[in-house]
Amino acid sequence: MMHSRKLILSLPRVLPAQQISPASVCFRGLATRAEAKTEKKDVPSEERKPVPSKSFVMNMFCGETVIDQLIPYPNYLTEDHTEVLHMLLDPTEKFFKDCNDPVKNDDEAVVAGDTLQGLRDMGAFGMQVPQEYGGLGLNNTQYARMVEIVGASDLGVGITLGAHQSIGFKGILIVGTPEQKAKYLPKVASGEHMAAFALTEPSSGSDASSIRSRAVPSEDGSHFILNGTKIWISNGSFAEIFTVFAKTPVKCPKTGDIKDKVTAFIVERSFGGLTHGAPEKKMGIKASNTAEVYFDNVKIPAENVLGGVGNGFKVAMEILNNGRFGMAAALSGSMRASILKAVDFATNREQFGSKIKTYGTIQEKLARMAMVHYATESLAFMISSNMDGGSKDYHLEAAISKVYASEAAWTVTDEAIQIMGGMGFMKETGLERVLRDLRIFRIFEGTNDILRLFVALTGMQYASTHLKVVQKAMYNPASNIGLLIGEGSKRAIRAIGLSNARPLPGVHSNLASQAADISKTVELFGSACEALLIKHRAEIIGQQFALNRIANSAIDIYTSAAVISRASKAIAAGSPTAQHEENIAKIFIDEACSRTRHNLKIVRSKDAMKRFDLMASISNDMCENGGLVAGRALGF
Ligand code: MYA
Repeated sequence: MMHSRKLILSLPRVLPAQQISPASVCFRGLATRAEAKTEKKDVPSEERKPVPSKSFVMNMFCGETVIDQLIPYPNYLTEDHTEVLHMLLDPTEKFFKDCNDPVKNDDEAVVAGDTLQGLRDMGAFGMQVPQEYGGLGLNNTQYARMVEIVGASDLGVGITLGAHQSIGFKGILIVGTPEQKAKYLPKVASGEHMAAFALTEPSSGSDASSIRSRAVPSEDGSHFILNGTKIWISNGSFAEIFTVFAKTPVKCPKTGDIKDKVTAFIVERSFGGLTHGAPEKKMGIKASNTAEVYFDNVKIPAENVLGGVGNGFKVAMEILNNGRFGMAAALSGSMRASILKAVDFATNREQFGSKIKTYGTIQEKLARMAMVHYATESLAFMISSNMDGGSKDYHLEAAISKVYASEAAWTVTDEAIQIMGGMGFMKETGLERVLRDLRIFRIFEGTNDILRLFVALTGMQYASTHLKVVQKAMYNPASNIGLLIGEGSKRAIRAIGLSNARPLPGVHSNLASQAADISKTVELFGSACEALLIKHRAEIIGQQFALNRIANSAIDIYTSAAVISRASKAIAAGSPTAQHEENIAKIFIDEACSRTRHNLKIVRSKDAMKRFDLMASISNDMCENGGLVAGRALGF
């Protein structure tokens, strides 16, 4: 993979013994970028203190359970918010049921004009745009609930809407100047102008900062001239407003050196010089438009820089972070719709003299579908609520929700097809389209592979700063006695095989054993991360076999935590579905914690590491051989 080359090559191979540099234990590492970082912040990386985070996931990497954003299950909806939502839900559901035809959209590879107009009339193009700019002014949770409906009905329409507002003009919404907001938001909110997000290029996919599109400032600084090519741009054929990322020369204020940095721009098609290719032919989400977009000496006014010259990479990441929970919400809707079909079939289909719902095989499938759906929905709304509550510490959680939801939705739809057998395979059932549509969700908006590494390395970086603080305290023990005693006793207790972990507070007593299990697993996870950091130091960045297990553990623990929080709330409130939710939580958490223990054993196991080396060797042989290496089984 492109990134692995960069990740491995980009780090110093050797650090002085026991030095765990926070700046190097992370994704980046090209010497130039490390320098830029130090210049920017004017503080040597090793002197930087860990910035405290309220993120449950981030703190998990230090073996700590921080529950501020976890328990009780967050909800910032006021009565007004709920009332607005009630006004919107029924008409939106009715619209998608009666007025949109997903089969026709898919067959014709375009969203029908009637659907687009209906969506405009409903205000669906500006769901989160403040009302003063003509939008519906929904908060993240209201938006999540609305996109669930879209996801349940037609993912092709979902991408058209999502590429427009989840990423297309989101930058204007979150970092735009008042002038940019006033100029652009009204037209995109009404759907008069469609928006698109233009980051990916032929030679820059996962490695987003390697883009080659370039925008050069004019002598008088009044505008930039943009040249470059973007590929796979959703809404690329018809968008009028583009958020475009390009390299621009930036002068370092300290050294005066000029370096290329990414800058984000708002580009109008009407500026001239912007053209697009033919719509791409795709496996799924066919109704959505995907095209190449070309910029040929496009003249962009300087006031269309978005988020500041040289800040474009951060702007891109913030936009993507900010929209990811929406994908989890939409896919929760898709899963709900697939499950409905599977349950209906299982309840009515008779084979071998009984309804198939009575067979253990089908029961296990349905139960698992319900469990992963419950987990996905719990993640989506936990993150949207925390964002509504003002959290800024949600980017690892959002990445996990995207990874988890895209894999869960695939599994659920695949199993729904399996339950329905031949019927599930038929086009008329509608599940093959959903399965085709779902495939891309594991690839775009950050592949799941890249997001796993992002979660693992960002968490490890946070843990390394924590470790670094402990190391520094060693140099001046007298003034750090509290810290050292705390850390020392934790390690001493762990060293004799005991646990410091206290069960997650605030969990209903019916789930006490699961609460204890999650806490213990967090502790194990923290010490596994610490051991990896001490063993590999900066080289951790190249340990992708281990990092993937760390990421999977983080995903299992965080989903378990979201599930226990939601189920606890249901039990405490005496919800009519409390027993059902408790059952889901018990199985889900028991299995997730057991998977995590297994994964953490693997990252510490020498035998497993040897197997990873063998896998690397098999893969290298294949690549050198241009395919499979072994001959045919019977030699011909
Ligand atoms: S759009 C294309 C999507 N493309 C990607 O997602 C690209 C994936 N690549 C990356 O994300 C980055 O390149 C990675 C970093 C992660 C690999 N949040 O040196 P670095 C900071 C905050 O590690 P790199 C599409 O698919 C980092 O801390 N900050 O970076 C549309 C550091 O900061 P500092 C972050 O090694 C599809 C600095 O950046 C993040 O180059 C259509 C440099 O970091 C982050 N995430 O690689 C979808 N990452 O220097 C339609 C890094 O201060 C929508 N940093 O320490 C559908 C919606 C659903 C439906 C809705 C219905 C309505």
